[in-house]
Amino acid sequence: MARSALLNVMVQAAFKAGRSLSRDFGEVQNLQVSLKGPSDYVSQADKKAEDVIRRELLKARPTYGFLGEESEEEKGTDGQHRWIVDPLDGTTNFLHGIPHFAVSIGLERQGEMVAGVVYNPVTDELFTAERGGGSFVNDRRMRVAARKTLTDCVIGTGVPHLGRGKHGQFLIELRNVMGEVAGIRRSGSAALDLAYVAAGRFDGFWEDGLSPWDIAAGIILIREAGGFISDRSGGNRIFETGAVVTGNERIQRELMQALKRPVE
Ligand code: 2AM
Ligand code: CA
Ligand code: CA
Ligand code: CA
Repeated sequence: MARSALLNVMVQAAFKAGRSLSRDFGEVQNLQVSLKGPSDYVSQADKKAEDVIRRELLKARPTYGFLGEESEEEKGTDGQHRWIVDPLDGTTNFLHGIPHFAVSIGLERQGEMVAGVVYNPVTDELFTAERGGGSFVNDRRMRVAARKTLTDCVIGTGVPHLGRGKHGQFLIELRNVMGEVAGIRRSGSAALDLAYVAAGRFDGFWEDGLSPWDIAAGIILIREAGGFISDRSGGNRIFETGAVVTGNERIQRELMQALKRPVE
């Protein structure tokens, strides 16, 4: 597996942020935590990790734009390229001592995702992809799962957060999907959920109310692993709508249909 110089920069930034997160995870009870909104926590760990990543990425490519969850967007002078970064995806898990969280770094060129890295510092699993080069977990090539029918599938999702999203609508969708699949999982890290779809661990995934930094890296991981990822209606307006549905070609289509089914 040959990584481009740019993907290497992203990987090194993710490792460095991962080390910072691991240190803070070991002393999570001492971290300063504040609320951005209802159920929307942010800690020093999130901010420190984002600073590390921004510094590393902009050192390598000073003209690129930078969109990170914890800071004001920097437009950059380049106009074509933008880093899209979630320094800690799964903050709620992190703050509760649950070892399931990740760093997510995506690179967009002219509105298209061209490279992505998702790194879980606890398991030391590194998910990487770049356009045309395939998707990898550590050094192993990833492919989405090949299951052909929803009945055999394990599907991930995210539950709308307090004060956000339509909880009633979600319950209807959950009931629809529950009736058609082998199992449902809810992990608390959308970035890892998408990496798991790319790795063929989850057969599919859907969630609403997401932000570009939750999904940017995951989009390219899934596409390079042969998967399909779209907005609710099968289109490409993922960042605009904050909604994703994904799986292999067939499962993604079946999942979209199941989500739309009216309740009897
Ligand atoms: P975060 O941990 O980076 O905030 C889990 O379903 C996803 O929702 C994660 O990507 C998580 O990202 C995000 N999330 C957690 N709390 C949220 C909130 N209050 N509002 C919006 N998104 C949230
Ligand atoms: Ca957050
Ligand atoms: Ca996130
Ligand atoms: Ca985050």
